Amino acid sequence: MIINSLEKVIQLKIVYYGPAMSGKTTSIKSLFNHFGKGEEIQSIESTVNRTLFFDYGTITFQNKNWKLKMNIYTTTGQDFYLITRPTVVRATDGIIFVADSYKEALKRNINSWKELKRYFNRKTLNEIPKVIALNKQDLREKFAVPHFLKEINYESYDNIALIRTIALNGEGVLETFEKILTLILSKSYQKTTLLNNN
Ligand SMILES: Nc1nc2c(ncn2[C@@H]2O[C@H](COP(=O)(O)OP(=O)(O)OP(=O)(O)O)[C@@H](O)[C@H]2O)c(=O)[nH]1
Ligand SMILES: [Mg+2]
Repeated sequence: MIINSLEKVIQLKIVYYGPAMSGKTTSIKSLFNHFGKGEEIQSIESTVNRTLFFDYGTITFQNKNWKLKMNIYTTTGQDFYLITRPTVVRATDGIIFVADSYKEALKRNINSWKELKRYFNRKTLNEIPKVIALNKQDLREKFAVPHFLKEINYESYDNIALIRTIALNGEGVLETFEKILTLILSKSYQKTTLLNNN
């Protein structure tokens, strides 16, 4: 988070992370369409619409005094481009972990979460706001959610939430975004209050 008190601008970074083909790009596109900014996402894609490096776009909210600028990225799920992922997640204020709810994708989700864990140490991943979007809820054959949560040790994390989404039709996508924002802003609010009280 970058706070420029002179220009009254707060900048945030939010990253969509998750296994290959889980719906990260579809989610960001759906989010930007909601704000009428569908054309503004910059994507670096292969010829078959797979993300090569990342997708990127910004959403800005302005109130009377302050401007909140959110820089939003997706990572690539393709292991061939694995090297790009730590760069994209660096200095992020919040993570939206897009899980592929398809039954057969369970292991890939778990591996992707484990990889994410390696990029942060245990403490920072615990502190950083995280929302798990259980995407592709429209599929009939889905993995058992409690099993997944147990595998990633969900209960052991703070600042975490779980939302079901269908990125294809936008269901839950805005809710997920609002949730990560709430987690990020309430966390920084707590920090400021702590600082002010000491
Ligand atoms: N059934 C279903 N399919 C979805 C949903 N969201 C995305 N998809 C499909 O899943 C495939 C992959 O979606 P992408 O958004 O490109 O996935 P990604 O996570 O960005 O993939 P990489 O960038 O390659 O890691 C596409 O065919 C999407 O149409 C969903 O909610 N339901
Ligand atoms: Mg993508």
